[in-house]
Amino acid sequence: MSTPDKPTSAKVDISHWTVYRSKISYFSGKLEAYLKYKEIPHSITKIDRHVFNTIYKHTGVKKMPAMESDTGTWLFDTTQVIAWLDKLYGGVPVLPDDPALAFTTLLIEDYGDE
Ligand SMILES: N[C@@H](CCC(=O)N[C@@H](CS)C(=O)NCC(=O)O)C(=O)O
Repeated sequence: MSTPDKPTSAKVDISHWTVYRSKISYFSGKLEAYLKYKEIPHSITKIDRHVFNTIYKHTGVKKMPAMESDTGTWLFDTTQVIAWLDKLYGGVPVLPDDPALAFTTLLIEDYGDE
């Protein structure tokens, strides 16, 4: 997992994200829906073999979607990425604060993911 632990230090520096994804990937659709909802500035780069190799170099996995910030931070795994971005950008979170609600939310997400 390449998502950094603490998002706060990066907040002031990151102004744009590049999302590496394919339209046929439902995990990519999940991440894009979140980015649009939170109005997080990003652009899309389509996946090809070269991009997959670049993702692997930075995240350790040949999977999509992956994200790269303009400051060189790489993120992978939609569940952890969304939790990380929620903390970084603030606003209305998609994961509730209440532990029981958060658990239920993650359970439903896991059911949808797998
Ligand atoms: N747990 C990951 C799953 C990502 C994933 O499985 N992505 C698929 C596409 S939807 C993939 O890249 N598959 C390529 C492969 O397995 O070679 C996430 O939430 O981002």
